[in-house]
Amino acid sequence: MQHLFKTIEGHTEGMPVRMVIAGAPELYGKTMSERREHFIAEYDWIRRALMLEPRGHAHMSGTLFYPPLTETSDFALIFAETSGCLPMCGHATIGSITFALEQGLIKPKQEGQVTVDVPAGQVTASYQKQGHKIHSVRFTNVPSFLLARGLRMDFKPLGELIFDIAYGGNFYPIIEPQAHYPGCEHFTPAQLLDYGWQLQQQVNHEFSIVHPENPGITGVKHCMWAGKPSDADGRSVVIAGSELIDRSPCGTGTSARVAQRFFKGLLKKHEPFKHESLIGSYFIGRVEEVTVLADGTQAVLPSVEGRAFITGENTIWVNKTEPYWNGFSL
Ligand code: PYC
Repeated sequence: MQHLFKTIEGHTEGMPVRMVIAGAPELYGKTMSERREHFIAEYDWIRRALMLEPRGHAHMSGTLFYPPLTETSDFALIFAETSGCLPMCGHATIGSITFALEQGLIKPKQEGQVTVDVPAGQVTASYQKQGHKIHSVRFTNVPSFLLARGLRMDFKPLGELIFDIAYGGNFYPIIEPQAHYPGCEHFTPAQLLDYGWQLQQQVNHEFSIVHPENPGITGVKHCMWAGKPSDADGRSVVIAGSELIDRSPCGTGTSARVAQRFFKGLLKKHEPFKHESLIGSYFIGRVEEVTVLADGTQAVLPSVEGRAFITGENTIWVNKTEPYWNGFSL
């Protein structure tokens, strides 16, 4: 049987976003978190087929567009990455809001404001228009915090590393320039990917990482290699899983970095943090509010602003009788 998916294709600051607007399966659950569990249990083949080769590629990233789940939201999203289904993805949120507005898929309840149900919670965003084009989107993320600071690990490829772990919708070990690591600009993307995957595995082996409010969110599935910016306040390259190098500065990664810097006294409330990516594109991060989690963990509500662009539309067929229908990666 042939399955057909219609997508809007584009990118957020250079990072692909493939948004499925037809062909997404019906999902059950009271929250997007429960619906994500349903998607993972029964429909992970859709993520694999649309994100991995031969229909996607190692750095593909996307969303499935759904009607809103809560009365106050404009639409809902499931995130589909090559590394799995994330609870939250910042660049894909900016891209999906831009695409939905420009293609007339949503009519925001309030002009200039959009609210989206995502597995990590409810995300609100504001947008700036330039004619018919959405110039930029700024979303306010879920509570973000510094989980651990000054962790030490003997990392075979480089030597002893000292790093922090921060949460911005996903957990990020943040490695800043230090004795055994001169900064991301001194490595090739392939080295950062290889070391990044090894580092994620070692961190998960040596440290127990659990979200203080949501025991379902555990471990690191990303890592952030920081370095010297060209014309910004910070630069980093985010690696997701074993395959993906983020071309954008990474929305959840920028949120984690903003939280890390705030709690280390390096960033003030409302102060912009211009965060540069591997390819020189930017997100602007900011602490909007300071908050506290139910268990007493100090957190911030960060916002992240960036631009997204539609590059086309696609109709994708998946026929389960054909070779590689389920995707592959090298
Ligand atoms: O923008 O949050 C993000 C993201 C996560 C993985 C790739 N991009």
